[in-house]
Amino acid sequence: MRRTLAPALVLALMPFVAASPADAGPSTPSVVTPTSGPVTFSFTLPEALNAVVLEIRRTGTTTVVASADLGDLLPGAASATWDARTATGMPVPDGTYVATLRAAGSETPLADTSNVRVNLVAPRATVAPAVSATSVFPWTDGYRDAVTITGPAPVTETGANASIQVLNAAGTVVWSAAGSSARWTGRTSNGSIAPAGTYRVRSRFVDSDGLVGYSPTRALTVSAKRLVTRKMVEKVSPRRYATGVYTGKCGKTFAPARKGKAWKKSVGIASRHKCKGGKYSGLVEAQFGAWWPEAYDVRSLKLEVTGAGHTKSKRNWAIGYSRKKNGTLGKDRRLSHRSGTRTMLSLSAAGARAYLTNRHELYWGVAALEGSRYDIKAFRITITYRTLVDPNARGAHAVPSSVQPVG
Ligand SMILES: [Ca+2]
Repeated sequence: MRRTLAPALVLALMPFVAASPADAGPSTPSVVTPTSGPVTFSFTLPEALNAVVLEIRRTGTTTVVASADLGDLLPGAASATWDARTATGMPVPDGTYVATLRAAGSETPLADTSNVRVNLVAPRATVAPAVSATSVFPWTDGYRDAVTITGPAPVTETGANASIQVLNAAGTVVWSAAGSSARWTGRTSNGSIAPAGTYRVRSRFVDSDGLVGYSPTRALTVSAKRLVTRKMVEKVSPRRYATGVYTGKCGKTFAPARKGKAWKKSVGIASRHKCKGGKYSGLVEAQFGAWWPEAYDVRSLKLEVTGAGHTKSKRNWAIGYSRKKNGTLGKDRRLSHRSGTRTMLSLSAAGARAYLTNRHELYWGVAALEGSRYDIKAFRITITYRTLVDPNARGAHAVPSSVQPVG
């Protein structure tokens, strides 16, 4: 039954089909962008047609987003333009569109044009790139020499080419790098260190049609400061830096030490031989303390004493020791009876960091045991440390403040 019915149905529909379909040429340009201008649909009519309409739909949908009455057309080439806007003048959403040529009163299309892609919206991101630090210190000294910038993904399309840009306060791009993330060493594109100040970073996106969009920007500071190593050498008076003295039953202190004029500001301690008494009765001990201004990073610390023991005594047990407020820092050191300078404490970078970070003070002492004597002329504290210095700032090369007595 179907075999016989099918031809009859085709014949019945024939009167509604246009006499001849039209030929559609290429749509140019094939992509409508903000700078491309409108698209031109071209077609060729085999015969004169009345009241021709051009209807534009998004590919795969039935809703007409725009249409144009082309009127009566003669045979031959004809064309119509579309500015990628709706009937009310609004830009259509990005996507692929097709125009259909139709004679008035006919439900059957004369021709579909080739697809035209509309790309009016540039790629962009709604969030600024993330930065690993809010400041970069470009001077190559190991201190925050670079910052990592991680850009967001574009929200409007995927596959857009991303790059990272750094802009100065005037909005000029001073550095850029391909890719969605980058490591910036605080230098401009020509390799020179960017002047200190506030910069902004952003992601830049370029889609396949060359449309350019950006992410919001994030502030990033470039600092001119450099990490420099400084050395502080301070002569410390034993009388001025004394914090206390312990004198056992057989001990004695002398201020100044019993060594003449050159030892005017010195302190002497002595303990008698063959002391009869309890524990510590043969001990005398002078205690000292100093603090120094907070420095960025102590690299080494040295404490020295200049003095002399009792040259006639073979029982010279004068010792120097050093400690923090709550714990021993170095070992007790036997002080020679010979006149001279001895090291009481010497800390390397690791040792100084371990013990002195956030504690910019030192306590120490000199003790004489039974039968010994020691005259302290002076102490010397040498600290090397690293600190951030702005070479352009006033007083950048000034000598740091000196150490001070504790209390
Ligand atoms: Ca640095």
